[in-house]
Amino acid sequence: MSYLKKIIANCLFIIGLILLASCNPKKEKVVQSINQELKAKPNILFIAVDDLKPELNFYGATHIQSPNLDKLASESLVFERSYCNVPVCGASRASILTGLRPTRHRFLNAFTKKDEDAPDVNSLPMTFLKNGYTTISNGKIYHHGDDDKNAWNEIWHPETKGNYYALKENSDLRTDDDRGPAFEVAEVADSVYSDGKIANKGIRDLRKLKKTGEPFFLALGFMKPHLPFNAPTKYWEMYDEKKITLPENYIQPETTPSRAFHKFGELRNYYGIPQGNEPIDDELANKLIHGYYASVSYVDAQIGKVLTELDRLGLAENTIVVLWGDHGWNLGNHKLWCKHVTFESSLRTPLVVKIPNVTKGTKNNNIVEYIDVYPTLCELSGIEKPTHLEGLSLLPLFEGKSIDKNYAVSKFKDAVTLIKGSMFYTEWINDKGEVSDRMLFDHTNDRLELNNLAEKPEYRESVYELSNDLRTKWGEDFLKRPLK
Ligand SMILES: [Ca+2]
Repeated sequence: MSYLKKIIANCLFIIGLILLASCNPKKEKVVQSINQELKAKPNILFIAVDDLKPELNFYGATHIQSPNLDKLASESLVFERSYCNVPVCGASRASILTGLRPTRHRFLNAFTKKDEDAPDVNSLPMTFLKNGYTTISNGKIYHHGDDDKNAWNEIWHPETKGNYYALKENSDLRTDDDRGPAFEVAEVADSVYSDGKIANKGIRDLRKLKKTGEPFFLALGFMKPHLPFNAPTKYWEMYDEKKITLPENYIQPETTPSRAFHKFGELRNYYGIPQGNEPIDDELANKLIHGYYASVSYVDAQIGKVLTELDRLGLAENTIVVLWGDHGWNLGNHKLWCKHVTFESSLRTPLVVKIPNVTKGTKNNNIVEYIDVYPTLCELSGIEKPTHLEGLSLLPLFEGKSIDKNYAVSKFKDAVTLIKGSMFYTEWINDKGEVSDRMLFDHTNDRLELNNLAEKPEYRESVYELSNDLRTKWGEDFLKRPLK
């Protein structure tokens, strides 16, 4: 080859490299490098924990005993600022499993059904099923046991017949009006309660799936720490009730719109809880917090059993583990109990994702939303993302890179919240999008959300900007009525 030809060939080679690099976005490189660590079609272990708030040891709550979740977190990417899109069971689950935002008319409450609100959409399990995965739903994944049933090879529930109590004296207290006591301390084996049964079913499934060698999407929906706080005695004994204190923000300031609060009707459904507007006295409040903590430690132990089996079977090496709670919970925060509000205590959720040989306990501070989970799992598994998804894949965050989004939009009834930087902005709207009340907290100096800035003149411009921003981010269907 002549000297000139060599120069031309080299130039063409370099131009080719430049073109290749410009056509190959950063995201593709991330996908490739993470996927090199996984075999084709990695398994997914999808763990939902009902009403689990991020008051956990690995999130800095050192008074909580959650050794199994702590271990999982140490092997995962831990999302410090993860938010649900709807703070109520049924709607939150339908949203995360479809990758769709809630709107004024979609994903409204605990009884939401995917089949009714998004019947034509391929859910996360359906997409994995269509891509050759075995999909199994155990326990509470959707709120309704038969929702989206075609997405699963198998749907299994522990037999409870609606009775979640181990002790006869407590189950006898259940009536048409009362759900029974809000908590139970019982000297029983873990497997007497539903979550012990769900863990055992998960273990049986893993053994079966190991033998078939088929890729799997195994979903385990644990039911604690949802009310009633029923747990074996040994988990109650992990905490000294005398040392439990009410949260620092056990207060409802007058500057906060009154409609931001509720009367925690969900808790009042239980036997022995004061009715109407009656307050919860401190003794009962401490007992409830104790029960929640015991339930967290109980479910932690059950999840640990499944993860130990995943390791023992040698499946952990090619299994992505995702753990999420469906929303936060008010343990006396804002003098509230349960969820159903748009304070951070109700919206912030635990989210950890373990990618074997990749994640090692790093904490990430990017604001993420639950609708981001679906596209992330697709990309991690090399599955094409359906076009309906409204979230963004978090994949670059697993390599310490950034993504083009750093906010969350959550919604409950008329309240819509934009979480952006340190600002938590909520407005209450009607069907036309007209605003009636506003709430703004700046977490830079008000983590407890006690100082509503929305009506202060000096924040007028911030409120105007946040309100406009919220409207560009809440999704194009937000105000649209469904055609039916
Ligand atoms: Ca829930």
